[in-house]
Amino acid sequence: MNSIPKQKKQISLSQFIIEEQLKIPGASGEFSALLNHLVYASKIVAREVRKAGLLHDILGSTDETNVQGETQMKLDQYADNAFNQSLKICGHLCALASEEHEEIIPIPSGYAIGKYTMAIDPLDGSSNIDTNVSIGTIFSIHQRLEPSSKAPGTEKDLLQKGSLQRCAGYIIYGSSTMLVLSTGKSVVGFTLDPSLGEFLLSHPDMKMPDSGSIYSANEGNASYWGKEVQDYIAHIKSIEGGKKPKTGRYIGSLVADFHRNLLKGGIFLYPNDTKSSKYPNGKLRLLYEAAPMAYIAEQAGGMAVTVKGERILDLEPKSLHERTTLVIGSKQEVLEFLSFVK
Ligand code: P6P
Repeated sequence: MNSIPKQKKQISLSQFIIEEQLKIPGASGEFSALLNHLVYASKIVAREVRKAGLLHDILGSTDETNVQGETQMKLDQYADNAFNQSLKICGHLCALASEEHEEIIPIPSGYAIGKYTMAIDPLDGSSNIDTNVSIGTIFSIHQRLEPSSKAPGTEKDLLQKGSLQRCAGYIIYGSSTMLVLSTGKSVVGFTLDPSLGEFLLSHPDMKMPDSGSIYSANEGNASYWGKEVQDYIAHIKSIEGGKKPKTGRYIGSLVADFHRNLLKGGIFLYPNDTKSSKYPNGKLRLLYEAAPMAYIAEQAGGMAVTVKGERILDLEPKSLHERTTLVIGSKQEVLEFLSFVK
């Protein structure tokens, strides 16, 4: 008789969080509860993103602009509101920072103050909403500087190095909705089963291939880039000596470009403009874009540096919305880039 195929154990994100907590002696459960509040809000956002094409009142831009001076897409506002409302009253944060808010979001009076901080980009790549391109949410969690304090959190609690993150991850609203996170041991991926309303473990131990043939950069900016970046890009596109050029793939949504490289290997670059004032320090935000993605990349065996060769996770943030350059991906590809940095 054929042996019955071993049933693959389907484990939900909620079960995973509880089981991980049980492995930590004396764990209070505060971190697990915080993650569950984040997951709950992400399901609400996923539902609206899926309907965006149908709800014309949620598509298109509002006449408001956000703190970045960018026209806010209505789904941006919806996502920011969903995460903001759920997280600021969950009782496990002392302060929250969002791409959509200039200042830190305080915990409303009357609500418990917790020992964690969170920085979040509620809907990254939102300029792609109208074209049905994958977009995402990026989050970064630190423990506050004084874990026992019950005072409201401050910017100092948020402005911590990426290497001190307790957890970082993203949700990608693509052909499926996936949540990818790391708490410093490995990188795990969960895929949303809409029929259950649960994220199910689909990628138990995500590793970034050591090298990859994909490079991802907005080459429309190439004339503004520094020489080291221009020389590197020319090198990876060269066919001299029968060399095979790399394949260019650029979606314009960090979560989507990163996620592809995490699975297939490759390198993503967002350099600064050296010949214009548009992005003299780079476009991507350190706190809630580069640092969480760098944390995931390193945990998956990859690397993440600035165009000057500094490790992203060692950068001390000076302000909530500070920008940085970012070169992130497979270890061998980033090391090759670094060989062009003087
Ligand atoms: P560009 C989206 O606006 C974003 O912040 C990232 O998700 C993405 O990697 C980058 O900007 C794209 O910028 O200038 O190439 O459109």
